[in-house]
Amino acid sequence: MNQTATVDHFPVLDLDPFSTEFLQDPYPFHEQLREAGPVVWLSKYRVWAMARYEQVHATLKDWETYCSSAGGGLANFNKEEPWRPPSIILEADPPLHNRTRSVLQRILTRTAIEKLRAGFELEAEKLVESVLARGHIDGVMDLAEVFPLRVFPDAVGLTKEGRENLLPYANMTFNAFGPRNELFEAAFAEAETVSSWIMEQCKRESLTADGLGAQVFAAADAGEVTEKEAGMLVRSLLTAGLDTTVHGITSALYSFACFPQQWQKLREQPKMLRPAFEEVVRFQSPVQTFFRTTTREVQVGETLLQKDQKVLLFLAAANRDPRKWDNPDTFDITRRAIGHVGFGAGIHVCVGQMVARLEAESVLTALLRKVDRLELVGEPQRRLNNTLRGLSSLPLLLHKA
Ligand code: OVM
Repeated sequence: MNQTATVDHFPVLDLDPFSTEFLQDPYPFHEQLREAGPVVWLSKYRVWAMARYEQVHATLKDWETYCSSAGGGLANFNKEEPWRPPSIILEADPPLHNRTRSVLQRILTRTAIEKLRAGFELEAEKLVESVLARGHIDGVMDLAEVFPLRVFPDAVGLTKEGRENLLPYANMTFNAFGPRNELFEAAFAEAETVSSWIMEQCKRESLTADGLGAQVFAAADAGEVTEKEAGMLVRSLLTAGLDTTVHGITSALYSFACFPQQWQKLREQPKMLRPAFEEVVRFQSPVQTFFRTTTREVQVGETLLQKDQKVLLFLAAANRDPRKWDNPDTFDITRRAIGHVGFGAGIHVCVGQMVARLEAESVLTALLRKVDRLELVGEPQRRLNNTLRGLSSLPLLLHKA
């Protein structure tokens, strides 16, 4: 045989990244994955995994070798039936991806989104005023979930009825990137009702004339996408646009409650808000993982990956890789967090990140003005999800400034 001997050697781990134990406290497992090598075989799911920054980043950038059209989750769409028609942006490669991406990109640029700022800030002021009057609040149920639900569905242009389906749908989708475990099954309990409501809202006639949804349909009028594709892109907005920002805001509240000196620092220098939220995203990684699929044989370090293999990318582990970051486990709003992969990287990098930042900045600005300290007054409860890391409860006492 003429094969390089090293090519057959690779670390094998039998851990389950979608188990309760892992999801409750992923950090020791992330370290184990990073230390095992640049690429690791996960025997339980028969997939490759990368947890070091260098490989995660390089893989996200190399869409030709590591495609998205076979699915962003564990399921390989070349072999398995997807649970819903694949997303035409997340689960698509160029050239289709470029065409759909350019539509959402234009609608979601910083300047386009700037029109929403005044309304978002006003809602944040009102919401913070009302929670502050109560003192004791739940950071998740009273703030992180409430704020995005107040601003985002209106921004898209949804009808008022049935909005309670939005978070359950996102919960389904993000759990569905993992295996068919108990989390998956629980999320899909009301799948039929929830999915059919969502699909109904994606139609042109369901949307107001002035929202982000209508702007997607304007791209259909301009011939950039078909009517059906426009509906699918609205579905992407509804899937990826709400639960992610709930988790982003939760992450911010949790980080600042745990590290009050960082909150003080931000209050002294509110101009640090933007980099501070980047550090929140790096430190907490609300979106923990995504998959890619190899389109060809590819060598990673000393390991040869075959074609059509799933690769699990630990964004969260890359964001705390000591090879890349100084004191990675320290939450420090003054660090240069740019380059983190919490929003992904490369052609699929989060297209809604400006909306996410705007929402987080609106809430945090209102809090900075009025709240001297976010005191953690009880045990935060984890909300487990196969992809997202967040909380179901965050007991806080807000101290007035
Ligand atoms: C989509 C989609 C769904 C989930 C996540 C995502 C983070 C996109 O439907 O396009 O990006």
